[in-house]
Amino acid sequence: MAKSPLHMSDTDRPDGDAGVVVDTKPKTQRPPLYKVLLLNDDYTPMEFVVHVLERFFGMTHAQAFEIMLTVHKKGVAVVGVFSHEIAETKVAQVMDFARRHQHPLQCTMEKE
Ligand code: TYC
Repeated sequence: MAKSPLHMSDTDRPDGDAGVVVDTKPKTQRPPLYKVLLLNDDYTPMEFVVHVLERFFGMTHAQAFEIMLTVHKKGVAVVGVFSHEIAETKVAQVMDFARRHQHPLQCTMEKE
């Protein structure tokens, strides 16, 4: 069945060209991502930090121990990258858990 002019695509116009639309690259919008950072301090027990990383960031014990040691030695480490809402939730969960256990552990987020 012949196509009506209203249904012709850019490539089968009678003038043989693609009209005004030369090329369209779909622009996929991605939401900004946020790094969640854990900060070192002198008082929070190492085992508590390892537990936090296992509990709230789904790390294995070995992964958690390694990241905890990185924070202990370097002062800070990225423990995950998330959407704004998830990062906010993780920070709040860690801060609340630390506060309830009376540890001064600090967790923050920053735009990637
Ligand atoms: N520096 C702490 C200690 O020696 C351990 C520690 C590690 C604390 C990581 C916080 O985010 C932290 N007990």
